[in-house]
Parts: sequence; C-alpha cells; structure tokens
Amino acid sequence: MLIRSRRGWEMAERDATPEGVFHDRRRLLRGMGMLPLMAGTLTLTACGEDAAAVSSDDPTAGLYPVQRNPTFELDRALTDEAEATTYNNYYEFGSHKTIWRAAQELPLRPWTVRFDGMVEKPMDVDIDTLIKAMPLEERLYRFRCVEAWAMAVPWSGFPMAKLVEYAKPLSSARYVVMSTFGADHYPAPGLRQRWYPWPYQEGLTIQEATNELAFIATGLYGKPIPKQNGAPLRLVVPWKYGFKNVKSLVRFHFTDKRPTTFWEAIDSNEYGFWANINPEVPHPRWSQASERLLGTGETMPTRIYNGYGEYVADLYKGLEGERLFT
Ligand SMILES: Nc1nc2c(c(=O)[nH]1)N[C@H]1C(S)=C(S)[C@@H](COP(=O)(O)O)O[C@H]1N2
Ligand SMILES: [Mo]
Repeated sequence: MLIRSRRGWEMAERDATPEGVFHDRRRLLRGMGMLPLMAGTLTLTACGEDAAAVSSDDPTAGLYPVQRNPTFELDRALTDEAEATTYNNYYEFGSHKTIWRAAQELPLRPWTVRFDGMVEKPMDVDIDTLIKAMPLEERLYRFRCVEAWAMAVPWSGFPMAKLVEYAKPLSSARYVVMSTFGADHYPAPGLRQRWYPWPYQEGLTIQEATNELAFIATGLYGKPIPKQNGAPLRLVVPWKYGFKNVKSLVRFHFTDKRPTTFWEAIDSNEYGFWANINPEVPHPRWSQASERLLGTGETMPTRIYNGYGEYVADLYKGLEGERLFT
C-alpha cells in the first residue's frame, strides 16, 4: 500500500534513540551557527551546550512569561527546551523529526481563526484579538506521543473551555473539529504530498473540550510558542496521544457529527478518534507499556490517561464498548 510505505511512524522509533536525539542536536547547533539571524534569539545555557530556536519578533512576546497555575504537578523533570523545540512531529513540514528549521518559514501574521458550523454566529477573529480576550496562564504537563517518546513542558495558554465559551456553540453541537493551516495560507512542503488527507484535523467532544485539562497553547517555556511546536495556537490534551494535539490552528468547526480525523483517515486500524493513553493497549506494531523521555533516554512506565485519570476518566463512563485507547 502506497500510504503505508510513505508513513513516518516506522522511522520514528529509530530516530527516537538517544543517538538520534544527540545527532539532531549537533545538527541544530551547526545550523544556528550558519544562520544566526533566522532564529532571532539564541538561548545558551551556562555550559553552552544547549540551544533553542525562539523567534523574538513575535508581536505577543511582551505577554510572557505568564503566571503558573500550580494545580498541575509533574512526576519528572522538565524536558530541555532545546530538545522539545528541535525534535518534533509536524508533517506539513516533512515526515522526519528535524522540521524545526523548515517551520521557521511559516508566516504568523496575518493569522485569522474561523469559528463556524453549529455556532450562534460564525466569526473570523484575528489571532491577536483572540489571545487578548483569553486569560493566559502556564501549566506543566506531561506529553506522550503514540510512538512511545514523552516529554514534560511548560505550556502557556488558556483553558479550551474559555474558547468554547467565546465561540458560543449551539446546544445541539456535540463535537469541535480543529484544523491546521492549508496551502492557501502557506504552501508548506509536506502539503504537496497529496496522499495525506490535508488539512490536518482533529476533533474532541464538547465534554472533552470543556474538561479542565484541555488547553490551547500560545506559549512554551515562558515565550511565544515556536513555529515548530504549533504557533500561534495549538491544542494540548495531555491524556491523549500526541497526534490529537493539533498545531497552528485556523479553524474551530462545531458539529453534531463525529469527524474522521487526520491519522484515522490514513489508518483507522492504528489511530482512532479517541486515542486515550493506555499502557495495556498496544499499538498494532509496538507496545505502549513504557515511554522514553526526550533528551535523557530514560524510560518510565506509561500510565493510563497519562496519569490524568482523576480529571478525565469520567468522560468515558458508558463508552466502554468503544475503542477508547488507540
Ligand atoms: N498540524 C499538525 N499537528 C500535529 C502534528 C502534525 O504532523 N501536524 N503531529 C502531531 C504529533 S504525532 C505529535 S507527537 C505532536 C508533536 O508536538 P511537538 O512537536 O510540539 O512535540 O504534534 C501533533 N500535532
Ligand atoms: Mo505523535
């Protein structure tokens, strides 16, 4: 099958070895030396080893850092900023992990976010108007990719419940479908790969979207969120596999029909709609029992709902017959 042979998940396991991460980082440092202006601000730690590509010309730069919400505690150290911002999945820019450089070409302004479908009134809202209308806070969340790598990062942003309130959905709406930019906004190289069902879209039930944990990120590590991590607006649902956390959003569509999501359309046998994290439900091609921490190569046991069951397990009561976990 063409699609299967073109997919990148298989590569990911190999790339995710500590060796892969090490070589990616060396490439990053070399790349930044050659292109000092591209990344804006270069952050170096005391030992001069780590670097992070952070854009300093973002009009929202003055909003950060924002106050941390102390409710959400981690069971592990924060991932190095240089790792979290140089080891990414973002198929619009390519199916490998080092898309961070290509992603710098994404234009962030003008950026319009559409709210449509089953809403009181469809709206097109400018990103800066939207961000100003939202209460920003910082949250430390664990993050678990379906490929079995994991990280822990400080997101800045706002509860998705606030965005749903802002959109004013009709009471008949049951799902919210979120989409990434398409070639009309910016013809990113991956969008030419026509066998993918662009634009990348994901969906949540309204109950999931208004759960306390569901978050819309606009920042990362106390700064505007880097392009490679999904600037200017990106979903964060830490109890679900990484592919649900759709990046660079341009549209929130409210509907009463469950959408077919991007990876579900590519292979529904491997990637379902719910995609909740569960160590006991293996991916068809690998175990989900443990996860590798980005940067250190350390392994930890994976927890059901990524350890967030106290917040989200109730969402799935009565749905036990559904395929909730892959
Ligand atoms: N638009 C878009 N969103 C996306 C992806 C993508 O390819 N395109 N990849 C997903 C996957 S598989 C993961 S693991 C996370 C990775 O987020 P990070 O690069 O910030 O760690 O983004 C998710 N969101
Ligand atoms: Mo992922």
